[in-house]
Amino acid sequence: MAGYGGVDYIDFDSQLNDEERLVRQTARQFVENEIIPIIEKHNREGVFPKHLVPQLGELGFFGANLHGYGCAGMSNVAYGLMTQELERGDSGLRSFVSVQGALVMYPIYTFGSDAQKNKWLPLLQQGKAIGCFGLTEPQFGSNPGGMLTRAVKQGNSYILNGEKMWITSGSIADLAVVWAKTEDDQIRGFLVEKGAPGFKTWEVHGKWSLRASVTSGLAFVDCQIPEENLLPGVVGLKGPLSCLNQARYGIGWGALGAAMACYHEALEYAKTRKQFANKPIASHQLVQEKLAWMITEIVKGQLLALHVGRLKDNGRVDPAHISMLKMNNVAIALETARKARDILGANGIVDDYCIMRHMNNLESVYTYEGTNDIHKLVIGERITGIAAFV
Ligand code: TGC
Ligand code: FAD
Repeated sequence: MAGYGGVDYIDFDSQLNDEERLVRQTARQFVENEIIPIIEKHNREGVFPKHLVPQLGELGFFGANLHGYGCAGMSNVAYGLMTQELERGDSGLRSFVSVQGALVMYPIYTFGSDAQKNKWLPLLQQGKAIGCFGLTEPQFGSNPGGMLTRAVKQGNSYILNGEKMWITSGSIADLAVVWAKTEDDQIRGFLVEKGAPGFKTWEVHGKWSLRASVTSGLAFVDCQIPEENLLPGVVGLKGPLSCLNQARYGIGWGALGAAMACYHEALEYAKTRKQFANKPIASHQLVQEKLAWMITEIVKGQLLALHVGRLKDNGRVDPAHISMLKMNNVAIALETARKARDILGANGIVDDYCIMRHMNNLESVYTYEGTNDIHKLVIGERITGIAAFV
């Protein structure tokens, strides 16, 4: 199998500056050296490669598009190229980085007090602390506004009761950003530290997707946290949703990385696998049609990601743009993985090849951070002015 040198059909690279290419190269090298050699074993055993967390911190990948507190302060396009390369390795790795930066550091950075920022951002940036984001509940996924988790003020503390489900990194986290309703029925963010009284976590087992990522439940039973752990800077559902904008943006690029991995593997395989008259299967029109579909969709996805990234860098991005990016790029990545699996025939189902792992991972990516259909509804609301969620 030929080595991986990226996927670039239309001289996409000519649209990138030196910083962006350098970040991408650094992430690509990290994935080649540290992820590709171990990921199938971790996936098979269902173990997150936690030993890589300090290195990810040293490389500046956590909160990479934030400024100060040791953060790399890279552009959103460079950040996107980084998530693309990480997800070429594995969606679980990119998930970890997305949660740490976009869903834990970003809310502290944007809505936190100075004390919260000074305490947590440097630790999270270096990977010395791991974070998770608790929004989803067993009964409230697409509709987080219905959440049941409550936070009641008692003296100098808040008392939390409720449950969060499907939380990435939950049971290995030192800090959970938890969204709960206060007595006035408003959604607020709270920093819940590992070991807080009444706070328990457990790991979800039996996953066929994101096996190299930790997914957990969080339970709060009269969980007491100090009042200074309330995020002071935001009230309402727009708080968690604005964090999701950051994470969904990274996923829009990340999914392209998984698609590129599958396309690359299918292309190389098709050129060497011979059937009928000793001809490579790549010589058949039906196989070429699949490869042509994949590369076309990848290119369209790259252009969309780049444009949304430039809008974000210029402060002109709208959440509905990000919904289109997440919706489209995850869907084409999943379809690319399915077509690539087909091209590999029986070989496509074993973990000597990366395709089925990516395909299974992408099923989660299709659902989390707003399902594909929820993003269609966001776009539908944007163009018609009519919300069709209810
Ligand atoms: P709605 O009435 O539309 O909005 C409530 C308030 O929020 C504002 N808003 C946003 N603000 C910032 N960014 C956005 N994207 C926003 N969308 C809405 C809105 O303006 C309003 O503000 P205000 O000031 O008027 O109060 O809310 P709704 O209840 O009708 O819900 C809308 C909907 C369905 C789009 C939203 O609930 C949604 O996005 N649902 C999907 C839930 C979701 O994505 N969950 C993700 C959980 S985290 C996760 O999956 C992590 S996986 C991590 C990994 O491993 O990578
Ligand atoms: P549901 O909301 O029950 O949706 C089920 C189906 O109904 C979907 O097809 C959906 O599109 C459809 N549907 C729902 N409402 C409508 C509607 N109004 N109109 C049309 N169709 C509709 N959450 C966190 O908070 N933090 C995390 O770190 C996190 N990590 C995750 C990691 C993994 C591996 C997974 C799988 C999930 C994670 N999630 C996390 C949860 C994720 O965000 C939710 O799974 C997602 O928001 C969907 O919610 P749900 O699973 O309850 O599905």
